[in-house]
Amino acid sequence: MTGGTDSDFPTSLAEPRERLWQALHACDETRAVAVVRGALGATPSTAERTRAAGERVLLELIAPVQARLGEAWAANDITVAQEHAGTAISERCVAAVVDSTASARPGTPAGRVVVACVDGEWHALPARLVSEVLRLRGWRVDYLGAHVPTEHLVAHARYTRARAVLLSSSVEVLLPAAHNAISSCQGAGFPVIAGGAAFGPQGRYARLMRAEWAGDAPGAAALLDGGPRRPGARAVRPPEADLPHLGDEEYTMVLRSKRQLAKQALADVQESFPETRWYNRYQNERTAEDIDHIVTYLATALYVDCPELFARFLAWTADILTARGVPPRCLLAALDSLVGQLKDFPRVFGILHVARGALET
Ligand code: B12
Repeated sequence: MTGGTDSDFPTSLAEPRERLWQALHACDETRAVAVVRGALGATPSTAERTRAAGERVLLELIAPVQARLGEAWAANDITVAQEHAGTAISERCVAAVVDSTASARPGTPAGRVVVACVDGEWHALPARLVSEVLRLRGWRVDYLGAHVPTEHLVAHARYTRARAVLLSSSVEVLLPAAHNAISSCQGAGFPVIAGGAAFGPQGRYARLMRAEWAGDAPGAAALLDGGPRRPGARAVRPPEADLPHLGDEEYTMVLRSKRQLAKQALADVQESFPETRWYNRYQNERTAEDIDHIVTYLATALYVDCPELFARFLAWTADILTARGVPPRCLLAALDSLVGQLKDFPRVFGILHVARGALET
């Protein structure tokens, strides 16, 4: 397998990164592809150098610019439409790298693997980047894209006799679905390597779910090269086998009463903030959506028993609201409502308490 750096390739991609960002910002696909092709270098090179250049352009040029797109959206500097256009251009840039490096790919594949997004996950570009790096490193990759139903994922892994299944997820609310995919794939005998922001700092949630974890595509390649861990005999298992705290049923209770919890929290927020009476339909819908997300993240924090997950989400939501001129103190009213509604449940109460403290500081 190949990888590593190339002495002919620029040591810093800072300048092309800025130019790619400007092209994405201007929704200019032609300019973006030209930047990518320029960074790949026009001079003929060895296959190994071409592969190394391709990998760096994918991971050090396209990926960080795409992440910057998310930061700009969060800061309310670009619209949702610009973010969508930018993502479509990034996909086109990945395709340009694939075209330019196709002839340099290693001939005989090292093995066949499946790369897929968890059921419900629409962030496909991270999985695509991982797939293309693995291809450049000699793996045959079946890239299944976004939102792959677990039963179809397992069936495809079986059909292709995959060496491993690589699962990508970006949003934490999908952790229960990710857990189901992990245990289903392992139950069918496939090693699983998980990755993406949803799996938490240093992949802590992947490890809770007994999957291997890699922070990036080269990390996944290293695990594959070393022979990924085969699932043990007790691979088919209910969620509480990995997460014994689920035995207290608090997760199930919050999930089942989600609609009622959110409805009451919305009513309490509206009572605490009389100005919400003058909200238009769009603003009312966004407020209801935000509260719905809060309850869903609360349930997810219960699932993995991690108060920090909920606190992180609230800090993120506070930043999003502040950037849009909405006072984040309305989050405290929503939390107080949930504390009142859930005070008899010790674990959920603890999570709300930690988050409230973090939000007040
Ligand atoms: C583009 C985008 C979208 C697009 C995705 C389209 C597509 N084709 O991918 C759309 C519009 C669908 C979308 C929807 C949503 N999004 Co969005 N999105 C983004 C954005 C801007 C870029 C995602 C991306 O491509 N990142 C670039 C890649 C390179 O970064 P990466 O994820 O770190 O991936 C690397 C590593 O993590 C690793 N890796 C990833 N997967 C794997 C797998 C394996 C096996 C391995 C080894 C490694 C690995 O390797 C990758 C390459 O280096 C991010 C911002 C961001 N910072 O990422 C937000 C972001 C992820 N989205 C966010 C949100 C909130 C949402 C929505 C909930 C919005 C909404 N209200 O509807 C929905 C959720 C939809 C869903 N259920 O999936 C938030 C998540 C915040 C949070 N706390 O969870 C982010 C962070 C935006 C932000 N700044 O706040 N989004």
